[in-house]
Amino acid sequence: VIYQVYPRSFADSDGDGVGDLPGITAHLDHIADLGADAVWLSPIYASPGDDNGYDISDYEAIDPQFGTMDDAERLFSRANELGLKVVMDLVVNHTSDEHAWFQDSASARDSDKADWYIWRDPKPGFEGGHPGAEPNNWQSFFSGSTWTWVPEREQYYLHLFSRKQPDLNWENPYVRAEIYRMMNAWLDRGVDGFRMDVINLISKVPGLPDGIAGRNGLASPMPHVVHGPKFVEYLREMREQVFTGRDTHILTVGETPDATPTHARELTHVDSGPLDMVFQFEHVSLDHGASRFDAEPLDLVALKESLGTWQRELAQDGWNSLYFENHDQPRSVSRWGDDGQYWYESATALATTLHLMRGTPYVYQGQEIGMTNSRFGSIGDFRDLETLRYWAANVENGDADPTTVMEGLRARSRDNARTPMQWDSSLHAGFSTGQPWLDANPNADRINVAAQADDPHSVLAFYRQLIGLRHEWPLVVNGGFTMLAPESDRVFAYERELNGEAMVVIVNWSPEHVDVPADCRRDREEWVLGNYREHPQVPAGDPLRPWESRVISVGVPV
Ligand code: TEU
Repeated sequence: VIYQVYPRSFADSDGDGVGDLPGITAHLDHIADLGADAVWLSPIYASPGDDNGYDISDYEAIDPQFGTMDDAERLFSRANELGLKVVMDLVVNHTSDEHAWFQDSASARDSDKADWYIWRDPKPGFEGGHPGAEPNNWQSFFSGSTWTWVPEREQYYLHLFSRKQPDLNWENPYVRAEIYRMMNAWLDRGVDGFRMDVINLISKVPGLPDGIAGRNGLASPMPHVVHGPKFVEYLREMREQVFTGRDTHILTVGETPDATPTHARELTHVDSGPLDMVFQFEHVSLDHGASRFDAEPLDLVALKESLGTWQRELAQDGWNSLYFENHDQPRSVSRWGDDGQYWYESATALATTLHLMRGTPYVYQGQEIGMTNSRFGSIGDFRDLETLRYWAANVENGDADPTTVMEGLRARSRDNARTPMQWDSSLHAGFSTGQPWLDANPNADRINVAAQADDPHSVLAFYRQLIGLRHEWPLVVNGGFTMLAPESDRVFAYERELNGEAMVVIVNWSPEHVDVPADCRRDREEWVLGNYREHPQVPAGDPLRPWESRVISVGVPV
C-alpha cells in the first residue's frame, strides 16, 4: 500500500505557508499508523514552481522551499526506522526551461547541449515566431501550442506541457546516460523506487506528424507520443543501467496516460516487463466530456466494465495499480460519492471498492480522512496553471460562458486535491501557522486527522482496517478476481478467490436501498467488514443501505 504525499500541501514546519520536508518527517507516524508500506513524494527537487515542482531545474538539489539535502536524508532515515519505503517522483519527459541543460541548449544551434531538447524549424514557407508557423498543430495539455519560438536559435522547442517544461530529446544517448546517472545517485542515497511522470511519452514518432482534431476541436499530440517506437527499448536500457544488480528490489510505477491494457501487460509482465506497475487513466476519464473540465456524471456500469477489464487483462502476467485520487484528480468522495449526507458511508464505500481489488492500492494524502473538494469562489482562488490557462484560453481569449467554465473548474480543478492536509480544527487546518499558498478547505473544522485519530468509527479507522486486511489475508493480494452483477447500475460487487477460499465484496454506489444481487449470495457466509457505524452487520439477504459496503468471507466448500 503506497501513500502519496504532495509536499507543498502536507505540513509546513516553518510557517511560510508552503509544506516542507521537516513537516513531512514530523508526520510520518501518521502514514505508518495507517499501515502503508511506502511513501511516494511528489517532486521535491529544485524548481521555479511553474507546475509545482513538475518543472525541475536541478535533479540533484532540493528546492529551498522544501528544505535541504540534510532534511531529505533525515526524512529517509526516519521513514526507514518506521519501516516505510520511499518512492521519489521522476520527471524526465521534460525539465524546467530554467534547467542549465536547457539554458545551454537554447543559447545557440551549435551549443554543447544543442541536441538535448526537441528543436524544429518553422513550417516551410512561414516566418518563425508568428501564429501558424509552428512545426505542427499539436496543442499542449495546458492549453495553447506545444511549440515556443526561441529567437537565439530561430527555432521552436517542443513542450507537451507548459512552455516552462521543454521535452527532453531521449534519442540523444548523452541525455539518457545523464538521467540514469542521476537515478543511480538517488538510489545510492537510499531511496527505494520511482514514480515515473508521463514516462510513456518519452519516445515520439519520428517526423512529429500533425494530430487530428478531437471532440474539443483541438489536435492532440497523443497518438504520436504515447508508447512511441523506442519507449520500451529505453525502459529496458534504464532497467539495465539503473535497477539490475542492486541488492534490493527497486519499486517502479510508470504514469502512463492513454495506455491500453495491452501496453500495460507488456510493461508490467512478470518475466519481461520493465516496470512493476503503471497508472492507467481510463477509469478517471470516463466522466470527462469534450475536455476534462466538462464534468459529466459517472456511468457506474462503464466504470465496472473498465476496471473489470484491467483486472482481467493483467490477471495472469501483469500487475495493476489501484487509485481513485492523486494530486491531479478531484476528491473522489465529491466526484463519485456524496460529500453531504452520506459523506462517511460513501468515502468508506469507495475505499472498500478500491482496496480489495487485485493490485497495489494508493492512498492520496487526505483521502484516508475523507477530504472533499474545496469551495473556490472565483478564478483568483485557484493556483494551478492548468486551471488558470484553461480559464484564460476559454474565457479571457475565447467565447466560452464563464459560469459554465467556472462550474467545471470547481468540480474538476487539480487544486481540489492540493488544499492543505487537514490535521486538526485550528487555523489553516493545522497545516501552517502562516497563510497557506492555497486556502484550506473550510470544512477542516469537521474533517481532520485529530477528530478521527481515536474514533473507531471514523473514515481513518476504516482505512486502517482495509489496509490491515490486505496485510493479513493473502487472498486479498494473490486471489483471482471476478466481477459480479456487471449489469447493475447501483452495485459494484466482485469476488476474490484463492485455493477454494473466497471473499465477496458488495458495495452500494447509490443513496437508495438496493437488493443484494442474486449472484452475490453465498452459502456459509462469514461477515468480515461493513461500513455502517451502527449495526454494521445485518442478515445477509437484507437490502443494502445507502452507500453500504459488505465484505464477506466464504469458506472452502465441502
Ligand atoms: O501528469 C500527467 C498527465 O497526464 C496530465 O495530463 C495530468 O493528468 C493533467 O492533470 C491532466 O490534465 C503528470 C503530473 O502528475 C502532473 O502533475 C504534471 O502537471 C504533468 O505530469 C507534467 O509533469
